[in-house]
Amino acid sequence: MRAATVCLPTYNERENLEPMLRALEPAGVHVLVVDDNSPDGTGELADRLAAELGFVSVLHRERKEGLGPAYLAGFRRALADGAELVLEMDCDFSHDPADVPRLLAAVEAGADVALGSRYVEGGRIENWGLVRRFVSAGGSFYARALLGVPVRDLTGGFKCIRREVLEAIDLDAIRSRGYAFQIELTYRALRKGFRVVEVPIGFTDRVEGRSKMSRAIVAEAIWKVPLLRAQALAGRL
Ligand SMILES: Nc1nc2c(ncn2[C@@H]2O[C@H](COP(=O)(O)OP(=O)(O)OP(=O)(O)O)[C@@H](O)[C@H]2O)c(=O)[nH]1
Ligand SMILES: [Mg+2]
Repeated sequence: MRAATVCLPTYNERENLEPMLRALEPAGVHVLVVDDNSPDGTGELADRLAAELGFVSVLHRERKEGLGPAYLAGFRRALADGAELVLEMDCDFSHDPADVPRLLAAVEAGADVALGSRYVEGGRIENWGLVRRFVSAGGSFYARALLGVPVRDLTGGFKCIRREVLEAIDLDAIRSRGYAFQIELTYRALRKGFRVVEVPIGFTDRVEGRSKMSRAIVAEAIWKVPLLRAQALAGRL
């Protein structure tokens, strides 16, 4: 297997971090925790765990700016350290660490980007209320319809990306912070002609800690999608 780094963004994930790192150990990946100076001490805990667990390193950022900037910083570090495959994953157990090998396998089998997908045959969402289901499914439908791409789960954040994809995309041009970041990254990969494959996953609502989802994150995704389409039509993506 080629060197793979999981970028794991954290903001107040003290309860989840250690169980998540231990659950990722059998996957044989490197894990880069990207902590935005969490007030609950997640960053210090990450340092302690990194000292104990050889496969873990930590990138500390000064302040919370949303998922997008945290991932971009993580990608740059992972690429500089020589990762061939870079993964995105939430640290709240919504994404099952046991699914990591399935994403790696999809890339080994020829995908440039493997997306953990809730909305293909075999994908599931557990214990989400109607409102969350509607926002998520509606968001993916909206983005798919406006962008005209065949991907069913555009807002998901469980991905495995080949380094060539991240090298080909203009990372400096990405300004999205929330769900829009996930949509934008996948769309830019598709525009560059890369092969995006959806891998069915089960998605579970978090048990520990609090969601960072906000109205601003949903609003950003709503206005960003037509902007992305316009940029693509103007030949700028
Ligand atoms: N470094 C960093 N991590 C973040 C930030 N916002 C969210 N995260 C992390 O990103 C992952 C996903 O965030 P969640 O709060 O679960 O948000 P979500 O998955 O979009 O929303 P829910 O489905 O409601 O949980 C978690 O590991 C968070 O700790 C941020 O601004 N900076
Ligand atoms: Mg979550």
